[in-house]
Amino acid sequence: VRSALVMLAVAALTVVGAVTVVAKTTTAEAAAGILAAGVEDDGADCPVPNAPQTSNSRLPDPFRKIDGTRISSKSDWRCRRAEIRELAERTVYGQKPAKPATVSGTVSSSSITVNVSDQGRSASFSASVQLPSGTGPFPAVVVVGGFGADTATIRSAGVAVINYDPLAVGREGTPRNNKQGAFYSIYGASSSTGILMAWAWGVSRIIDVIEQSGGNIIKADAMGVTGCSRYGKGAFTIGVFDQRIALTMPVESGSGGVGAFRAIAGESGAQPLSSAYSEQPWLGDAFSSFTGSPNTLPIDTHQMVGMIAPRGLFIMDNPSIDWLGARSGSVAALGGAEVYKALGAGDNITYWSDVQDGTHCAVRPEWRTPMQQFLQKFLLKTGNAAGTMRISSRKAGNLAEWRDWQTPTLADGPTTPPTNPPTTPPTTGPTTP
Ligand code: MCU
Repeated sequence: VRSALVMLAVAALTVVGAVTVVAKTTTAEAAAGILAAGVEDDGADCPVPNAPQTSNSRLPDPFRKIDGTRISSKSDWRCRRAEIRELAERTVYGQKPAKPATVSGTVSSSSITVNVSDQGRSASFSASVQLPSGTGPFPAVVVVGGFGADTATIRSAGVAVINYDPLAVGREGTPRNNKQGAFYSIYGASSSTGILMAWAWGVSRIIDVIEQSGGNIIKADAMGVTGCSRYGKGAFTIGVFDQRIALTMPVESGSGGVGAFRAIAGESGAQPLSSAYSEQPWLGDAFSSFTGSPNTLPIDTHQMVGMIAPRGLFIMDNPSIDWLGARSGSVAALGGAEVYKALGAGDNITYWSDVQDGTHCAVRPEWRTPMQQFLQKFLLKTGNAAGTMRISSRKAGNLAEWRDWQTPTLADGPTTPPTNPPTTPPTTGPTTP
């Protein structure tokens, strides 16, 4: 896929005092869709118009812009993605604030500390680190919540594990008007942002600290994330909203995770949207308007899958427990895989629900080899295995029933030709007297 997926990543505008720093990333590997973007959000400068209220019983067309036109080149995806991001924040997860004014901290071979201050408030949290054997600096996978992750496979591949306690950043068990944790210490207990997004913000700040550390223990440009169940919802959200995450591996994430909202509403036994909304403040407060009418959502989770493209994505689902909504997970994965294909990165996504053991959050032998292959491909950069769709026949969604759009062939170059060079002739010769 050397065809230019030119990721001219005009970075998030980071305002440091009075100085505005605009980071740019253009690398051959990013063009090949192997690397993360190098910035948290490469579409931060894109304009996003207001979206009209619509209703659609199928998955919304990922390639149709808010203005009604369809994108036609790969470079158009950057700002289309920014629209999806903004709509997802407004309706599903709540806003993720940009990098705070001050982020500091330390990275050692056993822990990472993070200190953040913004708007006159500050908060701190930390994560423990387990290095693999060998000499660093190492790639790393953030393990959210501490269970259901195959840390043995991760470490034996030569990848460090960062044990992230998301509850220190966004607590569970609180009412929506009194949210708690490091995120809410800064942005307020009545912030309408849900805790999945708070967890995502926390991992972004960990990556900030790793970037600033000079990278002699952990490599900030080779980071992955995984977690199971509620922490699978978290792992998915973390990968969607930070393009520095090179490999996202949600496990059994269910309702509020990978599962397409429209499909969950009709999947027998799957956790209802109203339950995912009320069980914990996982999703943002704005989602309350949609639990009974997901057809009015301007987006669905196949577009969150698409937001991860062309970065590595390995979705693991369990077809044995109806509550986990694996059929809806497969619908989202199939729909999102169309974005990967359109970007020429169809080999960078795996969805795998064809597993034997029905235990929730079990470490499964079927996932070991594909996980090793994606760790090698996206974090160690030593492999090139193609992703695969291994969908259990017990919970197989049919994308054709869920879409009324086809996947475009996106041109490699920009749609609009670059601005014409000035028509004034070059002034090389002697000027006419
Ligand atoms: C799939 O994740 C959740 C599920 O959404 C909840 O309804 C249930 O209570 O807990 C699951 C979980 O996190 O299990 C560890």
